[in-house]
Amino acid sequence: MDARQMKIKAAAAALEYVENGMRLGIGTGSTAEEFVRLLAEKVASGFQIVGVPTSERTARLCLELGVPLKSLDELPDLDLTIDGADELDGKLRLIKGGGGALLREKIVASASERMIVIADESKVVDVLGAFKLPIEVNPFGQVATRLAIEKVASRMGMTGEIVVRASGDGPFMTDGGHLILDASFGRIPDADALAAELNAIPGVVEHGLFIGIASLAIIAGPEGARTLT
Ligand code: ABF
Repeated sequence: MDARQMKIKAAAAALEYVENGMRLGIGTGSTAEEFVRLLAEKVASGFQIVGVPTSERTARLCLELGVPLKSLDELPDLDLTIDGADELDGKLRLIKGGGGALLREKIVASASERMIVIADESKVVDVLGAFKLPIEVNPFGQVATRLAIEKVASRMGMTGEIVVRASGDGPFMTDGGHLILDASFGRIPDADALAAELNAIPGVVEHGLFIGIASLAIIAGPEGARTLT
């Protein structure tokens, strides 16, 4: 089974949790896109859901495939969000934001009664941090914000480069008009404490640590799909 087939397997298993009439948060990334494709087939066969996309990219795919959408302001209480992740540990703590949509992803998932993560086995780790931690920052004062992040990290025993994510000739800009700093911490010994410290830095708009948000993960591997709770 190749990587795409595993993503499809996880997405198909997640679709089982979607009930007719649900208000659904719809994630971003290649795994979430497989979910959108399967969801579109169900919608075409008469299944009724309304989705709230977590990015402009996901919104475009949904519109192209006929998945009905509303904004989060129109549907502020969602039943379920299904989204991918860059990394997850055994306590369902996630790193997200590799696709640059972490702010909307966190807002949408937090407005949902339940979040299910879909991923393949390569994303499961013992300790978070091999994947660079994306931190969304306001462009104003970005250098001061980076210094504040470095101070926090060093206090917690973490070193590593923090770079502004690039796209083409310039910096990558999020859907919200912010920058992403990618922090190569290598290993995050206390993700809960780091999340709290980052939340306290004024220039940090949001960070990619999702803690206490997901309640189930569907992990696809060559042998099939398993769940983590
Ligand atoms: C989104 O897409 C992100 O939060 C995460 O960065 C990424 C995972 O993408 P993929 O499914 O392509 O690995 O869920």
